[in-house]
Amino acid sequence: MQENNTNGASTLRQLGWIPFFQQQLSLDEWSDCQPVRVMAVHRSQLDVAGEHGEEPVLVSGALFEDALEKPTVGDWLLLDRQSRRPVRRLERSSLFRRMAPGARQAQLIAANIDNVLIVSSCNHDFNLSRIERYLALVREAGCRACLVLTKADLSDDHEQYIQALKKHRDLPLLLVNGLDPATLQPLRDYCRSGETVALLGSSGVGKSTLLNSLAGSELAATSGIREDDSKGRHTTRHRALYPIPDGGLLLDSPGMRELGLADVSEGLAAEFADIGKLAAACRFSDCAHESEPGCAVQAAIESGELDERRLRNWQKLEREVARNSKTLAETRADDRAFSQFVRKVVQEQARSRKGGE
Ligand SMILES: Nc1nc2c(ncn2[C@@H]2O[C@H](COP(=O)(O)OP(=O)(O)OP(=O)(O)O)[C@@H](O)[C@H]2O)c(=O)[nH]1
Ligand SMILES: [Mg+2]
Ligand SMILES: [Zn+2]
Repeated sequence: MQENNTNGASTLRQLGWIPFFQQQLSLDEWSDCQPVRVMAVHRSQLDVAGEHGEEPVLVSGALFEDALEKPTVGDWLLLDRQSRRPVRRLERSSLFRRMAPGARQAQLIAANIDNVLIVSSCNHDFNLSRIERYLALVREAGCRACLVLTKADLSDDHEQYIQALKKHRDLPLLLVNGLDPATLQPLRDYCRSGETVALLGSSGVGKSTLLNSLAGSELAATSGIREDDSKGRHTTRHRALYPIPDGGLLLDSPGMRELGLADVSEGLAAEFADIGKLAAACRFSDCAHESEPGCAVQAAIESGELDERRLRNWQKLEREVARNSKTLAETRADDRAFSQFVRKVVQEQARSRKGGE
């Protein structure tokens, strides 16, 4: 049974409110403020949901100066009961971010996600290196993950996709027809009331289709994929959280063209723990796993235990994470230096004004 209030609002628990957030509030905040969840982010406005239903909220730049401090989809905010303005953002239990395409900064994707469904389809667009990239992000955030293969109804050869995912036996794998709710029953375990679930995957894999089938209504638009290469048409344009009846909240997002990994070295090491373990057995501690004698990684490739593609992808992602971590550290240092400079100028102006009085 859905515990909705009469006006369609949800209880805080249904919206994902847990003691982790509750214990961040002071007694004064409990009496003066209301917690709300960010359901969607627009240019200067947020759509938030709380015990009293959904409402738009205006955000001023001054409250959240740093780009990474700004509220993102899934964040919890405290609203002043009278003014309906945000007072502050609560600490996050998890955070997804990526390198902003073409920029030297990270970009927020979503916060406070519990579970992630990594969605791929059984067709030409299936890409294992892309799945490994998503998994580095998910493992860094510490979320529970499930691999979902859609369009099982359109493929005669599921085995090749299942085989391709054999290195990920630690993760549940579900083969579904996104258009048939009966095949989605096992997915409901990830979308229980109070859970927040992100659908991640490229355009056209059927993320919005899964959302609609799980919700039992057309909450998001979907459209057909290109015939020639099975790629999607970037139908979903905005990230948003959708409450599903008798369940939790689902995050539908646009299929990302680029998911640049930011400083996720721990997530990357966790995803490629098998290679890390092999590398520890190489004769040389600085082995590049190319043609060095006593290379346990190359030996694993020769014996068929390790796929060369997986090694190449790991090396590529390691370089990417090292490069982006350095860029982010430099950007942080530049920002700090700039803030110090601004503070100094303001202090000097104040001093000279005083002197002139
Ligand atoms: N036969 C079949 N078609 C599916 C399945 N899942 C999705 N589709 C179709 O695939 C197309 C793309 O689905 P969408 O749900 O729009 O894909 P998306 O991942 O949301 O794509 P973007 O919003 O562009 O990121 C639609 O025509 C769906 O009807 C499935 O399991 N079986
Ligand atoms: Mg979509
Ligand atoms: Zn080696």
